[in-house]
Amino acid sequence: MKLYFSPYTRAGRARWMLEEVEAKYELVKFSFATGDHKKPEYLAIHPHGVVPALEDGDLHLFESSAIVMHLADAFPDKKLAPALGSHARAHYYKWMVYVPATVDPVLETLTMHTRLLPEDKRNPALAADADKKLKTIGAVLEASIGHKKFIVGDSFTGADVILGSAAGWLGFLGKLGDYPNLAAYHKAMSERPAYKRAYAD
Ligand SMILES: N[C@@H](CCC(=O)N[C@@H](CS)C(=O)NCC(=O)O)C(=O)O
Repeated sequence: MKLYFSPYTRAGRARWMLEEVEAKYELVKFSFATGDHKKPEYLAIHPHGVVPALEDGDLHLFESSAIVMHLADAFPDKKLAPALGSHARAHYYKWMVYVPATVDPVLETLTMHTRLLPEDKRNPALAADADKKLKTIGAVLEASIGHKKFIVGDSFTGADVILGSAAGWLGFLGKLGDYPNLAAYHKAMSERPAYKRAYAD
């Protein structure tokens, strides 16, 4: 397998899952400053020129949640997806979609407009709106994880990769202190050997 990757991005989710399933993979690392991720060679793999993208034989796949779900299915012995048709499986789908569809855009807006963009390009109104939306999202996540070890069922699944990485992003934004349950969950996730390998460099 080949993972198109850049550090401190959502490609970390795919790499963490590759480590969880103990897949053999090659890492193709982009440094965004070079612009290589917008060149035709990579646009043929990911039409938006963003990471992650995964090559698994003749399968080319993008979207971090899709990659995590595919890897869970490709390594069934690792039991990283709940049984098909179970309520746990339905909740697993929910988190796989809720994070990229509802959480990530808010975290992305906050990241861009409080940290990454040059100060004269930041829009305080957009940041304030994202901060407001984050209050609801944070409350949902905090109540959903509660004192549980895993977000779905009683064992680790791909949904923990997706939620755990979103919790890490909240930490990067300095927001995890507002959510003690989520902070404890993220700390436990970050102690997993696969997480440590994925985020080592
Ligand atoms: N929904 C996509 C988001 C992918 C995405 O936007 N990746 C960002 C990094 S987190 C990226 O590659 N940005 C580079 C760019 O926009 O040029 C996923 O979850 O895979």
